[in-house]
Amino acid sequence: MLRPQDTATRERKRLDGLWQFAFDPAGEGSGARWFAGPLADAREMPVPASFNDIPADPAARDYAGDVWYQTTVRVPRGWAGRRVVLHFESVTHRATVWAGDIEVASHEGGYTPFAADITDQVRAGEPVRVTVLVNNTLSFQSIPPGVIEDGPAGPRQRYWHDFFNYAGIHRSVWLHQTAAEHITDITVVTGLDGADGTVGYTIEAEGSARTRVVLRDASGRVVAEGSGPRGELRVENVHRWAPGDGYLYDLEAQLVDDAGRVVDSYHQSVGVRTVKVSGNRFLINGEPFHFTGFGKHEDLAVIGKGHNDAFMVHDFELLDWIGANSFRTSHYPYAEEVLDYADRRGIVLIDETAAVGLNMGLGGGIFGAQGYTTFSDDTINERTREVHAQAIRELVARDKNHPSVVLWSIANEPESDTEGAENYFRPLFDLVRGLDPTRPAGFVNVMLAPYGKCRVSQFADVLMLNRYYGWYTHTGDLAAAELAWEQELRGWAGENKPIIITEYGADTQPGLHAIGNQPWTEEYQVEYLDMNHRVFDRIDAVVGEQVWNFADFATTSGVMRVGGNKKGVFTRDRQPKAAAHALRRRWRKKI
Ligand code: BDP
Repeated sequence: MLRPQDTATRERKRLDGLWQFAFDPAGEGSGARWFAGPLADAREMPVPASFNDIPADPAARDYAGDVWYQTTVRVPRGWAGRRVVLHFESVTHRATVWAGDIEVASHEGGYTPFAADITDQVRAGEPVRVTVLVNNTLSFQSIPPGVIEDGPAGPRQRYWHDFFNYAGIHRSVWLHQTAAEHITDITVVTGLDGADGTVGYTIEAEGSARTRVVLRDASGRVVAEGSGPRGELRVENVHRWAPGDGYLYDLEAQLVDDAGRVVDSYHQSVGVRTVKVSGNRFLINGEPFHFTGFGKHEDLAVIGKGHNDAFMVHDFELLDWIGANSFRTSHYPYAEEVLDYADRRGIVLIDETAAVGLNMGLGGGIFGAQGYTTFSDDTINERTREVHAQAIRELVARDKNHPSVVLWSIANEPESDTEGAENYFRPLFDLVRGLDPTRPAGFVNVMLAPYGKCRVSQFADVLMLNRYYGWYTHTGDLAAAELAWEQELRGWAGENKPIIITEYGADTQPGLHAIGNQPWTEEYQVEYLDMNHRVFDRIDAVVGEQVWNFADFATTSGVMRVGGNKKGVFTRDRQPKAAAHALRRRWRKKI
């Protein structure tokens, strides 16, 4: 599925703004046909945004169940005879959509796009009512998983990840039009041959029109042309896409009818680069790459996980300021604007599915396991794996053409030290490799499955480790933490794979100070990071360091969290803690 574009043959209309909104705690709206007319007792709700923090009402924040969104849009008069499509960039966690009275789409998974052809439901020049039923509950068969537990005070949503379960229409909604004959998908694979580059392309289309492609450089000069639905273009003296140099070509794909008219045109940006793992090195364009940066979240005051361009640009400015060259889209696929922007800024991404919290052993006071077995017929089972597989398919389909994406992460901190885990993950690794043989794949390992115990890392091209020596273990004793951490890491280094430390961090209350070794102080966060860096610098296989987290973020309630997760190097409103300056000194020297 291609993202809506304005091109010589296509037009789009963004439906963002204030929509009608209603809670449906009894889940009666579908049966009562709420979609068949204006929503009763509705209030206004911004799109895109999470709904949770908009009302001044704790019940809205913790709401689990169905909510309804509705808007009316006029189909432009000039769209007569065109194919009209309704496109959602994401709805968290599942959605059913009606155009007028007709159900046109339903989608599972909160972070990938879906669309509906509504040509038959609309008339050019006329309004159409769009109604969306959103459900935010998590179950053992959703990604991420959760469970609704019944208690004396009523049902409660539980889940095994710490970030807050924000929900709603988080990204833009579009109405767009194309010709009946139209391009449905584009795949590009780039290569390097000495000073030249290659751009392999596959264009999929509906209809019988001929396919033509034109590749232009950033100044608009045509550098290569081709015809047919697949082929390879050669770019002499290519300007490579590289970390810190987000140079992009523009591939225009066209469908041309018998009379020579262009019936469809779509633009795909292309960064020419290669990615490869060789021994314990991670190579971009054949050069060893060292990841510096963060695990991030889509998390903002008031709008929750709603996409916001101003914060996106500001966050990238902060990445530049601090000397970060990369981040991980922890713990779900981010808004497509973020990937496009990373392409243009030359920021390197580890792209992650929403498979977080597949780990009932993560108790220990952190999240609370409470007696479930992770992999079993009643909990995470084959049905879950199918939902997980679909999440992987949709992630790769959406993000395969982004040069910024260099590594797939198919899960964060799942249980990985059991036979059940090994059996669950083996086919998922086969799947991701089959979908995209051009990028390495891995998953993020948790400290409960240390070196020697993990049974899933055998499938990964790159070892991604989250470790909290000096925080969750050896708390306040950095000398002991340093020894234990180095000992474990040396074990992993013997695997001869590149190692990226995808999380290390310490909760820090800004403004709290002490002379030494006192967790939660700004000094401790700096000393903790310094200790980690000493360990990394002694181990050759460590090719990346991504601090947890870029910024403080909202969490579910828990005694471990004071006003959210405070491991941010920046506060939630993006002010630097002392650690930000320390990291800047280290990373600015490295790049
Ligand atoms: C790891 C998780 C991350 C948490 C972090 C923490 O991957 O999502 O926020 O720990 O506890 O387990 O701060």
